[in-house]
Amino acid sequence: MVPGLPLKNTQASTGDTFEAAVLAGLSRRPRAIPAKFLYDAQGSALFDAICELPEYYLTRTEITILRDRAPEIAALAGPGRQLIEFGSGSSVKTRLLLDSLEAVAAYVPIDISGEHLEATSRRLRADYPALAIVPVCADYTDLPMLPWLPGSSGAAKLGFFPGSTIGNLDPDEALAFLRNARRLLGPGGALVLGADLKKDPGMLHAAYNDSAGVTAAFSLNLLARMNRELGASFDLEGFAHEAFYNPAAGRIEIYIRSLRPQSVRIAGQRFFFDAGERVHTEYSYKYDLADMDALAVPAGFVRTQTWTDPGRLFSVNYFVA
Ligand code: AVI
Repeated sequence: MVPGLPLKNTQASTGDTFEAAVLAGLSRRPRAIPAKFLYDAQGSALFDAICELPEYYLTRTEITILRDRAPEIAALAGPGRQLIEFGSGSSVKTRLLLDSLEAVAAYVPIDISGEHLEATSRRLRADYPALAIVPVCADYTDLPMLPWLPGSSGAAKLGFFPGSTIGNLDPDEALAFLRNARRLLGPGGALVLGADLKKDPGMLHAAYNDSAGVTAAFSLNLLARMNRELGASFDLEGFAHEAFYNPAAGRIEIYIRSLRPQSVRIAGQRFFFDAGERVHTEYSYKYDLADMDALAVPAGFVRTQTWTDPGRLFSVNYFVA
């Protein structure tokens, strides 16, 4: 990773550790734990498996759009950009941009999972030996915490926020993220953003309730992570994954539901769960183009181009600062 930079996860500097978030989130009503904690090494691997599922159309649809449109994106961006990816994961989609963009000044992947980031950076270095790769282990929603983000090269910046990850932020957080991204990308900056479109609720329901149970394993890994890292006593058989589309709010809502009355010990404290009691873990908002403009414009971005698939399932959008 970048020598000389404070690569510690910024959660630590804000006191927002996993333990603090779990204890606070289970003490309040309704109970909720921030979605970012789903992505430890196991969670990130399970999310990669979700992306391969037949029901989870998002990833393959976005990849097809990016593969078809990368030359157009590169033409809009022009040569010599510094590419900054927010929540880079395994950087699969990034390769599509890297293969089309001309003379990339540097690639700066930002991700909360240090292990995932290091493994991905190693693979990218092997495949793109001439590319400067500057991984940053941080929470991309904490962009104001990143004044040290390597950016002094003078190259114009191109932000990349694929995967409909914007949907996992609530609208206030999404607006704050876009405002911070706009500031970080600076004058002449641009942003390529992938977002899941509103569609048939049945198709959305299937995408978050897959028949192989991988999404359920991804949700319940949060409890397994508490057992591993906080010495918690969750019986994973006593809880279930629950996901449904809320059409009024335009979002998938995801919870972990207690299947019986039970008590669990976590970091020296005891928590009681009623039968049917839920812990909220994720929202996944779906954006039509008007919803997206309603967020982007107040953040200082103008959407200049949108590409979708023939079924209008997913959108890839180009914003200029
Ligand atoms: C990462 N994010 C865009 C996924 C989504 O579709 O909201 C997270 C996810 N959670 C369950 N399945 C996928």
